[in-house]
Amino acid sequence: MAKPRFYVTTAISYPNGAPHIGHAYEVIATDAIARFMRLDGRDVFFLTGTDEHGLKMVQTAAREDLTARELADRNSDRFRAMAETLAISNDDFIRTTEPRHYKASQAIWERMVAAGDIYLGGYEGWYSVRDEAYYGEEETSVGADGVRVGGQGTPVEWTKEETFFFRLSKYQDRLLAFYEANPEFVGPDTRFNEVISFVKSGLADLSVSRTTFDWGVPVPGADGHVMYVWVDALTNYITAAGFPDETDPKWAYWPADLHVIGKDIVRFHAVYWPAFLMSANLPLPKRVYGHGFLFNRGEKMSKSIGNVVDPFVMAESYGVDAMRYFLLREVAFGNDGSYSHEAIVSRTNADLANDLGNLAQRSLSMIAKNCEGVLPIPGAFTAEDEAMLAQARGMIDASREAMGSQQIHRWLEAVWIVVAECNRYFAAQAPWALRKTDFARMETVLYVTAEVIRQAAILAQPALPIGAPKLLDLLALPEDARDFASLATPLVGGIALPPPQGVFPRYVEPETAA
Ligand code: ME8
Repeated sequence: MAKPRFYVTTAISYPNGAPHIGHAYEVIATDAIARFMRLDGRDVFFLTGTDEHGLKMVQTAAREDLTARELADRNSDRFRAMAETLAISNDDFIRTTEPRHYKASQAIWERMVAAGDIYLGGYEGWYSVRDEAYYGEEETSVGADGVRVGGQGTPVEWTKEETFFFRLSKYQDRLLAFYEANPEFVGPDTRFNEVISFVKSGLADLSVSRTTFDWGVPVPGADGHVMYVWVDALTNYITAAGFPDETDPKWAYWPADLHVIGKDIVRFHAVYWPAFLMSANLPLPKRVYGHGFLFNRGEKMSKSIGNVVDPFVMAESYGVDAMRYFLLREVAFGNDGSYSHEAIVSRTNADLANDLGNLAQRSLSMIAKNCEGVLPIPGAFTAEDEAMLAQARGMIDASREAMGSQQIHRWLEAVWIVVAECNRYFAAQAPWALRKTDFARMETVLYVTAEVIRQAAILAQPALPIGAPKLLDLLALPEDARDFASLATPLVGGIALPPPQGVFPRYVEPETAA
């Protein structure tokens, strides 16, 4: 039977600077979802990439004495390298400057034209270069410094241009009907409510071309016009699925199951994108999830404040697994979160080094020392053993339920509750004491512990793509027995295990390290 498909994307990042921790956060979270779905039997297509057009790129490039393309090339490579460093399992990496993307963007444009939804008009208003958006007079204000700023607090200038418009206003009712029929379209719910009120308040037509610069996808048949960067940016999701070639095998992945994006760009994904697709008569994505922002110790990160933490430095300092686990476990997905050195160290040492790593190390070392390195064949299970194993078996349902609604932290919580319980079980059963009094009982306890570790490690693979497979190696679990379908097949006693080794080291402060 063909596996059900699952198409998941991140936002595509602006390569006007190097990737920061917010970008790392989004791609790590999406990677955890993609890996989870793969292990759960889906045929996953996971896309990430860079959004390379727009005025912001032109201006940053000019400041750095580069062409926009040079800037894009340089930084897009950094985003790609970040994905490799963080063990991201993306199936494709799209750059919006690729020919395939020009083709797709021009094709969707032509379909919007054919639908009668694009018309030429003039536009003037308060334009923010940083937000690449026009603001209504009432959305702007003049600060004490005399500078007028738009809704997001960025400077605006009065700008006039000839521009094509997209008839967004025409889609207001259809969008509202679509939201009504698809109550899961946007998560979390609070963000969906904001979207609905925004659409209910009335939609103005959208200016979708620019003539003041040429760094963009040319509008077909209209010299001097390039597409508004968001038209081309959103289209990336269908470019990668082969659009406009609907005979491309990848087209079977469309519509996407999930767009993972930050809360600041929910409107673009939940209003503009479905309207463009409706106009082009293409299927709509199933869900858009707007995650929160990451702050450094509660402060918003910004280059000017100088507290942007380089994700490469972070991965190097803490290790990729620890960084991933921290971000996924500590921040309730959907909410804002903050991070600090202390919080990362405490999570790493408590959950990874102690609870999981130490438990594995202690139990597997006992097997190595006392059972000649052979996983014991268990005797009859006691009520405690049964209770422990039943809890472990319950992890998959809790995990699936959590991940089905992008409650990533809840999945890890469900797994670590069982890991903590297994530590209590291990301590209470005290196999080191049983070694002298009841050797067979010790063997059963070690078996049960190994079996719980097997299940926890299988389930933790999407968060810990480096350490979890190492743990499974220590249990001599074959590669083809590591998916979620294999959770139901317990370890078989009597197999030889490799010599145990530590998998999740404690974080030690560099200055106190030997
Ligand atoms: O918005 N914490 O690109 P981008 C968490 N090119 N997430 C953050 C964050 C933070 N501090 N800062 C940014 C764009 N993000 C567009 C997207 S999609 C068709 C086009 C998230 O580089 C942000 O919310 O500014 C977005 O989802 C992603 O990082 C890329 O942001």
